[in-house]
Amino acid sequence: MNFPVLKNDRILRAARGEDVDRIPIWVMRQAGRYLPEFRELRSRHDFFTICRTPELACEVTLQPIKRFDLDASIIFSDILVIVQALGMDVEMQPSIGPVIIDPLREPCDLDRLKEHVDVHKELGYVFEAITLTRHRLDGQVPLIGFSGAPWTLMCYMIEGGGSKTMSKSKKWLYTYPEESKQLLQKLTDVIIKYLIEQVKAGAQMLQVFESNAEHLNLELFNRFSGPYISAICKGVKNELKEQSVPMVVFAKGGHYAIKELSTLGYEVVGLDWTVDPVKARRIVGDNITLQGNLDPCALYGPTNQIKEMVKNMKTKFTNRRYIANLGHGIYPDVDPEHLRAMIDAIHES
Ligand code: 1CP
Repeated sequence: MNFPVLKNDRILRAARGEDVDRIPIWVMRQAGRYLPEFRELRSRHDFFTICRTPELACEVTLQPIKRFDLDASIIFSDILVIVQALGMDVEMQPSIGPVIIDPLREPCDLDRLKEHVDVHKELGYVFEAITLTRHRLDGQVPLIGFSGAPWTLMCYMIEGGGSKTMSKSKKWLYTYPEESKQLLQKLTDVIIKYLIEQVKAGAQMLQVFESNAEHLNLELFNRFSGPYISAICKGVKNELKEQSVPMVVFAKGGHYAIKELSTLGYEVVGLDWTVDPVKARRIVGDNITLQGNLDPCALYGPTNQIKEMVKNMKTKFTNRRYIANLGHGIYPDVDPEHLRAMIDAIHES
């Protein structure tokens, strides 16, 4: 596809454990509602229309890159596009978030899901957006592709949206473990194909979001999350071989499984803000890159305080095998200039 030559490969080098001249940084949800230019574009277009229109998805992806000195971009999309590809209707409702119209209630509802998902037919717009963005980036920074992990997507399919307890989904784990595994496997198969095609379209790193890890414990994780996240990494790398790209696993609330997460085949383990970097490094050893983990709420504080917190974070992570990020997505009411203060503080030596 003759992509422009990459001029900044810091993030890829850090992911692979190579030396870097300075710590690379990107931020989860860096394209989003905290940016006035995003809100302006979003006021004119429905959320999923932006995702499905490569020109718009590309424009939004580039917004934070134009504004800040970031070391990676992440394609604008949502983890729920896979749920749509499986045949469920998802709407983005103002001030609520994603709503799945007719969620799964009983195992017999699994029959409503498409038996075979043609990712090119259902999700081709994501691949087009990736290819377009890769060209428009002109090699400035790498482009990250992503997917939700099976357990997190299963939760949305059963809860019908966000939930404080995920009790409906956990009820499935305890009462229908075999059918739960069937659903998780189905999601895994689609995610593998989806991520492979993202790389073929131009994604240079991949992140898998297990955003609902906090509702599991180690035992549940080892049965219903870890094996599928591991299968995704193996499936993608086996198919892509030397075309493979670094992969990041981010399990929000997965503090109880840091060791396990570091053994699933991923080069990078993302940490949420509750995890102490020094303890995490002790647990994972030296052959894993860590990513994270400033508390997103720290960006509400004054900029001199942000700088101090970043300095402290850098000391704890050290500059070896480290990618700076927040410990979860940036909140919509954060002042973009406070993110700039964080980025500057990461770059200061
Ligand atoms: O109305 C709007 O504009 C919606 C706001 C919004 C945005 C900007 C949503 C709704 N999704 C997104 C983009 C998005 N989502 C990206 C873009 C790339 C970037 O990071 O810049 C990514 C990577 C996601 C991933 C995503 N979506 C996750 C995983 C990360 C996380 O936050 O844990 C999850 C859980 C979702 C679901 C989702 N989509 C949107 C919301 C508000 C939510 C969370 C709802 C909930 O469970 O409470």
